Amino acid sequence: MFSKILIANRGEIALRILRACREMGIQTAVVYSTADKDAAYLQMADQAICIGDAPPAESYLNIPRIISAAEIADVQAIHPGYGFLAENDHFAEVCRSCKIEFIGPPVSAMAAVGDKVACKKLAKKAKVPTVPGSEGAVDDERQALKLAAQIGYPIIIKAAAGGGGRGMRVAHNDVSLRAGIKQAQAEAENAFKDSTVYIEKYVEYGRHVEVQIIADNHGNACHLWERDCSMQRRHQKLVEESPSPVLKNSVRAALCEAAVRLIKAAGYTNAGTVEFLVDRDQSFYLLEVNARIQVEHPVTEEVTGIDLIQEQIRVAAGLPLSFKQKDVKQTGAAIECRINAEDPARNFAPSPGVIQELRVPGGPGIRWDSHVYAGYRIPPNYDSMIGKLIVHRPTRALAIATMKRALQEFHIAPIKTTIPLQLRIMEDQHFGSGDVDTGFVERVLLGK
Ligand code: MV4
Repeated sequence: MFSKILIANRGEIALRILRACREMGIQTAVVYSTADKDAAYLQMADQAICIGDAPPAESYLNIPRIISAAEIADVQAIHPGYGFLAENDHFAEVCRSCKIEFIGPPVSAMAAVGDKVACKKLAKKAKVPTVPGSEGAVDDERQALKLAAQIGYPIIIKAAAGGGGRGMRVAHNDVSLRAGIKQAQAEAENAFKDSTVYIEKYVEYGRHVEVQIIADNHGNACHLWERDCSMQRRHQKLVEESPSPVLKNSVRAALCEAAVRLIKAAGYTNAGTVEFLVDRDQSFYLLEVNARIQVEHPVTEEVTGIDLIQEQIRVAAGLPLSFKQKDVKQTGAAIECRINAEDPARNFAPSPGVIQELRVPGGPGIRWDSHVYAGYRIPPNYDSMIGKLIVHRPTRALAIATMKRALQEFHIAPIKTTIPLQLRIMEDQHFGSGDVDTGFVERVLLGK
């Protein structure tokens, strides 16, 4: 096992990784930018190294500085967390060529799933359902229009290098398809330096259901069941839960088995998430694979009792997973609310500044994963998530009641948060019965 790990991230996930390391008896070094110099978790690490100024390019995205910090701290491995460099296969390669283990998948697997067109081809080979559309990239208009005539509108245009909803366009007719392809190509070139786009049938009123997977280097590839993340606004998840409230057990099993087939075909090891779109008749289609630990991993930890960060570290150290597929049970219901420092009354404008007052909920079934405290200054430079409130109860109805109570107990001032919207979700009849889709929050709760 490693004796020391570098944590190449910030905020709640840096603290989450630090806690996992401490329990495993592993020393930690954490990097930070000048904007994060007063964060209390820096005091909890064995070593904290300033790597630069607030802009991510000068610190959390700066590969030479992170590698230098790892050399100074003399670590054997780097945990990238999520965001920043977590899905950067070049960074993974640099780490390993410096004889520092990157706690994540092999470079080849990251590349195979990171390109959406390549991933879709792999899915077809592994008999994982995909949405009907172009077999690969679309480059000429005539080919796109011909295909659209075959599969019918609406059509969605996606960037091969995209993900998480970036660079997508929906077209309802030939005119908007033509324009959409041009716009999407330009946007993709600009954002990812890769203008490759592809098209698919647009599945309306779908749910976002994703499968947590993890595999070791000893032939064990497991799923840890699914999470339902349909409650989102502009591709930012607000609420995640496990199990999905709507899936039939036969569909749940088929979905999870499909996810494992795909990651086996990709030669994938360590933790990852396979995202699916589930339509009204519970047909499911692969969306994309996220080659990292995700924000919402705690809901899976709660229903399975497995510490995903510790398992990631075991796998990276060459050890087998501490469990077998047959041991992974999905018990009770877990719900997570991402608490963002944003003002719902002002179109979710960021609400940075000093947290003057803070009272966090507690009691049975509650977990609060956060790096913040009274007196903490939320820097304006990074994403606005200040913590994750997770509940785990024997049934979904009880979990909703506990989450509602916890959100009511939560007090924070003068920072504005997403809590009022999340309370509305917990009280919503459609959410209660599971009758929602990925457009629900914006269409129904925000009246867009
Ligand atoms: C889709 C889709 C409908 N049809 N693909 C959004 C994020 C990226 N992972 C893929 N996304 C979508 N792909 C087809 N063929 C609808 C979405 C989508 C969505 C998916 C998951 C969660 C929220 C979403 C919000 C809008 C659109």
